Formats: sequence, structure tokens, C-alpha cells
Amino acid sequence: MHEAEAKPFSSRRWSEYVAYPETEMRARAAAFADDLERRRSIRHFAVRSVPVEVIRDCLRAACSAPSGANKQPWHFVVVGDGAIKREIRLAAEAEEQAFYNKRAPRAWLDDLVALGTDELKPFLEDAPYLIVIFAERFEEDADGTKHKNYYVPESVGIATGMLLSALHHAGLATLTHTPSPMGFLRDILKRPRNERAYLIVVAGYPASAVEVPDIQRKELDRSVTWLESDKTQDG
Ligand code: IYR
Repeated sequence: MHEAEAKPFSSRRWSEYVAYPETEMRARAAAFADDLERRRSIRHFAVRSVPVEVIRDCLRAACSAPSGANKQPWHFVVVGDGAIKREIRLAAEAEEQAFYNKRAPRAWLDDLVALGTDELKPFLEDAPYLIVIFAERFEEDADGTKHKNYYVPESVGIATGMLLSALHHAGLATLTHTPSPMGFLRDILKRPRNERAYLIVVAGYPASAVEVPDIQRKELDRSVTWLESDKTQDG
């Protein structure tokens, strides 16, 4: 086993930065927030295809996420194949059956009442795409040496958030789905042992007249604390 050479520091000009005049910045920030606030998790998808190029572009957006030491410790498996979707649905429903009927503590089931979820997951077959996200806990090189990744859940979570934003921005509906445990996904999708299933993003069109739980987001100031200086920067 030999130590890998450290990659030397090298930099270049950040020429992709785009500056906006303040009025435009305000308008963009408000419009983006308004748009993201329209996103909802939905659980009934139309059986209708989506151009795969759209999914690809959304994955480009996701893969631009920052990550610990730039290790990009994520892998996305795009499942559009009906037979594999069915296999995932059956395995997920078996886990959910156990979750709802014996594993879940009472308090957890009580918290799920407002969402109206149950062990049946037809959306795993109806939606055109399941994007199964894996977290790469470590990298293994040709001689079997393991190199750990850093801040893996944080990095994969950021990429997942960017994926959801990109899919929504493109006009698709999404659902984050986390059957628990999710070990079956690595087996069905034949992923290597250094990867752990993180989350399924279900993407497609909503079923017609789809309904969503009537639940509210917290008031912004319950989620945010402001510690501002009393002087603004430009007086
Ligand atoms: N995985 C189960 C249960 C579930 C858990 C949470 I936390 C949710 O926000 C929603 C569902 C299911 O998918 O039904």
C-alpha cells in the first residue's frame, strides 16, 4: 500500500459569476422563493413519460452541488424500466408493511396521520422515473485501498435538494421516498458495497386533480433567527 500523491493547489479566475443590479436581485430572490413554495410532495403520479433529457439536465444541476473535499460522494440511478420499478415497489411495500404494522412506534404513526400515508406505494410504478440516490461512504482504488469521503450525508443532502429544485423548476412533480430499511435498493440495482441507499426521488407528472395534505409550513421567523447589525452597509 502506498500513499497517493496529494493533488497540488491550482486556481483559475471564476469567470462564470453573474452579478445582478439590486432591483433585479430582489426580484429574482422573491420569484425563486415564490416558485419553490409551490412545490409539494405528491403521492399520485400520472402514467405518462417525461423526456429523459430533462432528467439528465436536472441531474447536471444536482451534481453541481458542493461536497466535502469535492469528493462528490453521490451516485444517482435513474430507473425508468417498468420491471425494475415493479421490483422496487414490491420490496418497498414489504418493508412498509412491517413498518406500519409492527416496527413503527405509536408516536411516529401518529405524526404520519396528517400525511395520509400507508404501506401501498403505487407511485413507485406509475411515475416514469425513480431516481435512486446512493451515498458513497468511501472510494476504493484498484488495489483495494479505501479512501474515506467527508460530510457524506451533508453533501448528498445538498445534491438531493438541488435535484428537487431543478425538477420542480422544470415543471415536474416530485416525492422524496425513504422506505426503511433501504438495503434492498443496493441489491436490486446491483450497486457496490461502498454505496448506501440514501433516498428515492420519484419524478413525473401529477395524477389529474391530485390532492395534497392540507398542512402548513412554519412561519419563516420560527425557522430563522436574525442577528443583524443596526447599521446597514451602505448607510
Ligand atoms: N417510509 C414510510 C413512512 C413515512 C415516514 C415519514 I418520516 C414520512 O414523512 C412519510 C412516510 C412511507 O413512505 O410510507
